Amino acid sequence: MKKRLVGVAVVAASALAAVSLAFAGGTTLKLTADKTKLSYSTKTLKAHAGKVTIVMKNMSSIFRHNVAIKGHGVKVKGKVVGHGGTSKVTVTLKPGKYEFYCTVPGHEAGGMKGTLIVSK
Ligand SMILES: [Cu+2]
Repeated sequence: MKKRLVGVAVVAASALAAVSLAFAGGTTLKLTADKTKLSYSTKTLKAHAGKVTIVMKNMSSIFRHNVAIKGHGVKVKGKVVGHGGTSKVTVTLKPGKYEFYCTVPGHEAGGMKGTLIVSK
Protein backbone atom coordinates (compact mmCIF):
# COMPACT_ATOMS: atom_id res chain seq x y z
CA MET A 1 0.00 0.00 0.00
CA LYS A 2 2.76 2.41 0.99
CA LYS A 3 4.70 1.63 -2.20
CA ARG A 4 1.65 2.42 -4.35
CA LEU A 5 1.26 5.86 -2.76
CA VAL A 6 4.88 6.71 -3.55
CA GLY A 7 4.24 5.78 -7.18
CA VAL A 8 1.29 8.16 -7.38
CA ALA A 9 3.35 10.98 -5.88
CA VAL A 10 6.08 10.51 -8.50
CA VAL A 11 3.53 10.65 -11.34
CA ALA A 12 2.00 13.84 -9.88
CA ALA A 13 5.43 15.45 -9.52
CA SER A 14 6.40 14.72 -13.12
CA ALA A 15 3.05 16.08 -14.36
CA LEU A 16 3.80 19.33 -12.50
CA ALA A 17 7.29 19.45 -13.99
CA ALA A 18 5.83 19.08 -17.49
CA VAL A 19 3.44 22.00 -16.87
CA SER A 20 6.18 24.33 -15.63
CA LEU A 21 8.38 23.40 -18.59
CA ALA A 22 5.55 24.40 -20.93
CA PHE A 23 5.39 27.80 -19.23
CA ALA A 24 9.14 28.27 -19.36
CA GLY A 25 9.21 27.52 -23.10
CA GLY A 26 7.45 29.44 -25.81
CA THR A 27 8.52 30.88 -29.11
CA THR A 28 11.06 33.63 -29.70
CA LEU A 29 10.86 35.33 -33.07
CA LYS A 30 13.52 37.65 -34.45
CA LEU A 31 12.94 40.70 -36.54
CA THR A 32 15.02 43.60 -37.81
CA ALA A 33 13.95 47.06 -38.87
CA ASP A 34 15.20 48.10 -42.31
CA LYS A 35 18.27 50.35 -42.60
CA THR A 36 16.41 53.03 -44.54
CA LYS A 37 12.77 52.11 -45.20
CA LEU A 38 9.77 51.96 -42.88
CA SER A 39 9.64 48.18 -42.90
CA TYR A 40 10.64 45.10 -40.97
CA SER A 41 12.66 42.19 -42.36
CA THR A 42 9.48 40.14 -42.85
CA LYS A 43 5.75 40.64 -43.33
CA THR A 44 4.79 37.32 -41.74
CA LEU A 45 5.74 35.66 -38.47
CA LYS A 46 4.48 32.30 -37.19
CA ALA A 47 4.28 30.90 -33.69
CA HIS A 48 2.50 28.26 -31.65
CA ALA A 49 -0.06 29.29 -29.04
CA GLY A 50 1.44 30.10 -25.66
CA LYS A 51 4.21 32.46 -24.70
CA VAL A 52 5.46 34.41 -27.72
CA THR A 53 8.39 36.82 -27.70
CA ILE A 54 9.36 39.09 -30.57
CA VAL A 55 12.82 40.60 -30.46
CA MET A 56 13.33 43.44 -32.93
CA LYS A 57 16.71 44.95 -33.69
CA ASN A 58 16.68 48.42 -35.17
CA MET A 59 19.19 48.63 -38.04
CA SER A 60 18.08 52.12 -39.04
CA SER A 61 20.32 55.08 -38.38
CA ILE A 62 17.47 57.39 -39.47
CA PHE A 63 14.41 56.24 -37.51
CA ARG A 64 13.65 55.17 -33.99
CA HIS A 65 11.41 52.07 -33.87
CA ASN A 66 9.81 49.52 -31.62
CA VAL A 67 7.76 46.36 -31.95
CA ALA A 68 4.20 45.92 -30.72
CA ILE A 69 1.46 43.29 -31.06
CA LYS A 70 -2.29 43.85 -31.31
CA GLY A 71 -5.40 41.82 -32.03
CA HIS A 72 -8.01 39.68 -30.23
CA GLY A 73 -7.98 42.01 -27.22
CA VAL A 74 -4.19 41.95 -26.96
CA LYS A 75 -2.20 45.18 -27.08
CA VAL A 76 1.44 45.18 -25.96
CA LYS A 77 4.39 47.28 -26.99
CA GLY A 78 8.14 47.25 -26.57
CA LYS A 79 10.29 50.30 -25.94
CA VAL A 80 11.21 52.62 -28.80
CA VAL A 81 14.91 52.32 -29.64
CA GLY A 82 17.46 54.01 -31.88
CA HIS A 83 20.13 52.54 -34.16
CA GLY A 84 21.42 49.18 -32.93
CA GLY A 85 18.86 49.02 -30.14
CA THR A 86 16.60 46.07 -29.36
CA SER A 87 12.88 46.29 -28.65
CA LYS A 88 11.14 43.27 -27.17
CA VAL A 89 7.59 42.16 -26.38
CA THR A 90 6.43 38.99 -24.63
CA VAL A 91 2.80 37.95 -24.42
CA THR A 92 0.75 34.78 -24.12
CA LEU A 93 -1.32 34.30 -27.28
CA LYS A 94 -4.19 32.07 -28.31
CA PRO A 95 -4.44 30.76 -31.88
CA GLY A 96 -5.40 33.44 -34.41
CA LYS A 97 -4.02 36.24 -36.55
CA TYR A 98 -2.43 39.23 -34.87
CA GLU A 99 -0.63 42.28 -36.19
CA PHE A 100 2.92 43.21 -35.25
CA TYR A 101 3.78 46.84 -35.89
CA CYS A 102 5.73 49.91 -34.90
CA THR A 103 3.93 52.41 -32.63
CA VAL A 104 6.03 55.43 -33.65
CA PRO A 105 3.52 57.85 -35.28
CA GLY A 106 3.22 57.28 -39.04
CA HIS A 107 5.32 54.12 -39.13
CA GLU A 108 2.51 51.55 -39.11
CA ALA A 109 0.69 53.51 -41.85
CA GLY A 110 4.01 53.77 -43.71
CA GLY A 111 4.29 49.99 -43.96
CA MET A 112 5.93 49.01 -40.72
CA LYS A 113 3.63 46.12 -39.94
CA GLY A 114 3.06 42.45 -40.58
CA THR A 115 0.92 39.47 -39.64
CA LEU A 116 1.68 37.16 -36.74
CA ILE A 117 -0.03 33.83 -37.28
CA VAL A 118 -0.51 31.81 -34.11
CA SER A 119 -1.44 28.15 -34.51
CA LYS A 120 -2.43 25.53 -31.90
CU1 LIG B 1 9.08 52.57 -36.59
